[in-house]
Parts: sequence; structure tokens; C-alpha cells
Amino acid sequence: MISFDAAHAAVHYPPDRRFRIRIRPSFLIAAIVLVLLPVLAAWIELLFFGLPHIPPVPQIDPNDFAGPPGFPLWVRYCHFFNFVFLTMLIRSGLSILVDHPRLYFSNGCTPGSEWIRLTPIHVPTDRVWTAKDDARYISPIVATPGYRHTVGVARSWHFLDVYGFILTGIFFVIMLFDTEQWRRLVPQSTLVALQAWNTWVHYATFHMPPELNGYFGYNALQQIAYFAAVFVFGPTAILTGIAMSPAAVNRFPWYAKLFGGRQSARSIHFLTMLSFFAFIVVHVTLVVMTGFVRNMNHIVMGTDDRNHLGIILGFAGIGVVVLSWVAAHYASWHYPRFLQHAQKFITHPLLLTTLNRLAPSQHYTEQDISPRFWPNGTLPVREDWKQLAKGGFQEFRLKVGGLVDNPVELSLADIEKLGNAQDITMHHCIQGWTGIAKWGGLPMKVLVELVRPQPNAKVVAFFSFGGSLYGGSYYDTQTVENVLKAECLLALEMNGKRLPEEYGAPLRLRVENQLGYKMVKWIERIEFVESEKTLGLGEGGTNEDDEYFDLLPNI
Ligand SMILES: Nc1nc2c(c(=O)[nH]1)N[C@H]1C(S)=C(S)[C@@H](COP(=O)(O)O)O[C@H]1N2
Ligand SMILES: [Mo]
Repeated sequence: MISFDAAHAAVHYPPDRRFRIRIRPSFLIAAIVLVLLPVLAAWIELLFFGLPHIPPVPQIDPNDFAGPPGFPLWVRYCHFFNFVFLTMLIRSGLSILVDHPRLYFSNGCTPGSEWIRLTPIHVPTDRVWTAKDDARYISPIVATPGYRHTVGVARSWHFLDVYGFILTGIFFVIMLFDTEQWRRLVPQSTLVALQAWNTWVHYATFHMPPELNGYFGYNALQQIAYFAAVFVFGPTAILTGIAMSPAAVNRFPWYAKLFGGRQSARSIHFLTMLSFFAFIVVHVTLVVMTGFVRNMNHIVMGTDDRNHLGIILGFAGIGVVVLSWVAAHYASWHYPRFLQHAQKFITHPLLLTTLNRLAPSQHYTEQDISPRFWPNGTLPVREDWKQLAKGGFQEFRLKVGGLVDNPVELSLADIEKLGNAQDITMHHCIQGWTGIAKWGGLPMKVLVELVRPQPNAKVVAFFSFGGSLYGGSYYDTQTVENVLKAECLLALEMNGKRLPEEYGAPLRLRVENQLGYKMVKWIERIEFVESEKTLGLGEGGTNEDDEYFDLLPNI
């Protein structure tokens, strides 16, 4: 347990820490049938035809192995580091998941349309229920860093780890094909499918298939499972990860559609995690059941010995990994800023040269507009905003100043006169939900041209009437360069009407190549500055300062 101060405890350690999983009955039944059918088929085969013979084919004939014997050092290292990165990806992924504990197959994220939810809460309809209200607690024993609404720190871990995971994977696959090791993993005969089925009949009916020495080769089912883990689960996790990037999806909507849409990609990302998890459970069980001592020597020592060195060092290795989870937990709470900066150090330059270059260009229609759009952030409590709201924001004047040659004060009518663009776009919240809406307002480009920023004004700051989780008022920043891109609007309309209060009246920002928290609602004033470092705690916005979110969230 971490001892949070009162403000952080209220966010991260709520009184309601129940954990419930509810799967929509039709999906649960489909999943059960999907698992039971092959089990049933195996039993029918056993009862009517007896246990199938597993014919020898080259891969598994003990006298004629196609693959090379043994596990070279690089295989053993990759195996270990993959374990390190994969477990951390799963642990940090769980913290990210429960920040919006619902998974859907449709983009609108309408409450009730989820196929699984990891919360006991039905979304209330009689009051405003924000996405942040909906975030759930998860035990720090299973997740990194765990607790509630720790998505910023969890993302630092998730991204730092994903680089390790991808580099290990690339190195592994290159080495695999540069040596003969690929023959172990890649099925090279159609007979493998038949053998895999016969092997399955053995396992599913509680028989052990003839045991091969894994030092030389795998049984067919094992080969297919390992092949899938490397060549199917890994790439699917990476590709669906990218399909959740606002910059990628808002530039190439077809890319998310490859996976059935943005939310479907998120669901598949989760199902891939489950596949990895199931793989690990079955893999470890069978390693233990089929000659634990020798198996451990194979993958730890690279020998086919019967001494206990492999087990001893193997457990030491597992101990190191578990310690790394504890250390990650400690770092999450004692050095979150360091983690944020370490992540930024790698990711920021990478994004600047890749995803950040994609300008939004979308193809949604009125039909795509989500029936319900999750709100986030609580209404401003400031008296001046309440007074303005009462008067329908007639009295509101947007102040635009800072390092500009032509500072202005604009009423909503002035802003409307300056220009009105309409875009139907998909909003991506860092928590995981999305929603499609039509936004209308002044392109930021027009405003920039009007106020004429001075050459040293590189950053635009948007200050809100609204507050934040930890006190102080909400602000965020954009580079001037980014607000010049297409579909960056100072919006005063949503779905053809004046912005409703909870969605940001009188004005809000729309920046379609970044995550939702960059889109300040209830805007009071805009200031052009040299750098975000002079504002707040210097990280670029309220969430960047207080919750360790990224300055540039193109993903
Ligand atoms: N002032 C202010 N702006 C804000 C927030 C907030 O809490 N306060 N939340 C942000 C987040 S996290 C998101 S996802 C979007 C949500 O916009 P919506 O309420 O229209 O869905 O607003 C962003 N702008
Ligand atoms: Mo968000």
C-alpha cells in the first residue's frame, strides 16, 4: 500500500474497489461453444475411434530432426527478456484498461453496448456520469502501477516496455532466419495440422502424447502454438496498438477498419493479451509436467542435462522479474516525473518524425455520429463562468494575447463572423473510449493569422474556466505548428447546436491528431508563449503536470 495524501487517495484509492467482470451472455455462450466444440470432438473421436496415432514426420522423428539441436544463447536471452517485457506490458495494460473498464466493437462506446465490462456500475442516466467517474480501481498486485486512474504512469511503462518488446522480437526473428532455428518454429508440412489435431485429442482427453525431447524439436501442437505466439499474437498486438492512435486513425480511417474499427481494435488488443496469458499458463504447465528439470536446463542453460542448475537459475530469473515489478511499483510512486521524462525522451522525437506528420483527414458522415458522447471533466464552479452561462455567453469575450502583434478580444458573434468550419471527427480519450461528433467553429489557422504571433511564439496555451482533479485551473498547450493543421478548431458548436455546457461552452478546442485531454473545454483565454516550460509545472498542461500524461499524445 502506498500512503497517498488526501487529494491523491481520493482519486487513486476510492472506497469502492469492487472488481466485477460481466460478459454479455451471447459472447459468453459463443466463447464457451468455441472452446467446448473441439473438446467435444476430441472425446467423440476417442470414444468411437480410440486414441489417434501420431505419425512420425521429419520434424518429430527422433532420428531425423529438421531443426537444430539445443537453444543458443540468443534464444535463451530473447526468451528471458520477452518474459520481462510481456509481463510488464500486461500489467501496465491492465491499469490502462480499467481506466475505461468497458470494451466494445462499435466506435460510439454507447454505455450498454459493451461486450465486456470490468465494473459493477451501470452508467446512471439521471445525472452526468463522466468517463473519469467510470474509472475503476485495480489491485497493484496484478497491475502496474495499479490503483485507480493511473493511466499516465501506466502508459509510461507500457511504451517504455513496448520498445523492448519490439526490439527483442525483431532481433529474435532476424536471428531465427539467419540460423536454422526457424525450423523449430515454422510448420513445414501439411502433416503438422493433422498431427496437431491428434495431439490435441490426447491433451483434451487427458492423455499425454508421446513425449519428444524438446531439445531437438517440438510436437506439432506445440510448434503451432509457439509459431502463433511469435508470428500472430506479437504482430497483432503491435498493429492493433497503432490502430488506437488518434493521429493514425484520423489520417487513415481505413487502417482502424482493418480491425473492424477503432474500438474493435482495442478489443482485439485485449483479446491478444488474453491469448498471450493463456499461452503462458499452458506453456508453463506443460514445461512443468513434461520433465521440468531437463526442460529448464534446455531454456536456461542451453544443455540437455539432468542436474538442477537450470531450475535454480530459472527460479532466480523469475525472482528477478518479480522484483522488477516491485521496483516498477516503487518507481511509479517515487519517481513518476523521471518515468514521464524517460518515456518522453524516446517517444517525443519518434512521434515528431512519424505520426505527428500525419494531418487529420476524415471521412465520417452524419450517420456515423455517436448517439451518446462520453463527457469528461466537471463543469466549472467559478462564479464568472456561471454568470456568463446564465446570460447565454452573450457577455463572454475571448482574450487572445501573449507574444502577438495584434491581441484581440472576441465575442462569440465575432468568432462566428471570422469563419465557421464543420468537421465530423472521431475523438480519442486517453482512457480508451472514442466518440464521433460534428464540431463547428473557427479554424485556429484563421485566428493565428488574425493575431499574428511573433517569431518566438512557438506554443499556444488554452486556459479554461474549469478546474482539475488536484485543484488549480485547467490548461493545455499546442505547438503553433500543430494548430495550423487541418481540422484544428476553436469549436462553438457540437452536432449542429451551440456547445452544451458539459461539452465545453462557450468554446473548446478540437485537435484531431491528439488525445482528448489536449482539447481544453470551457476556454477563457488564449495566450501565445515561447515555450510550455514557463506555464504551470512546465510539462505542457494540467494533465501533463499532475498526471504525468504525454506532452505530445499522437498515440
Ligand atoms: N477544462 C477541461 N477541459 C477538458 C477536460 C477537463 O477535465 N477540463 N477533460 C479533457 C478530456 S480528458 C477529454 S477526453 C475531453 C472530453 O471531451 P467531452 O467531454 O466533449 O467528451 O475534454 C478534455 N478537455
Ligand atoms: Mo480524456
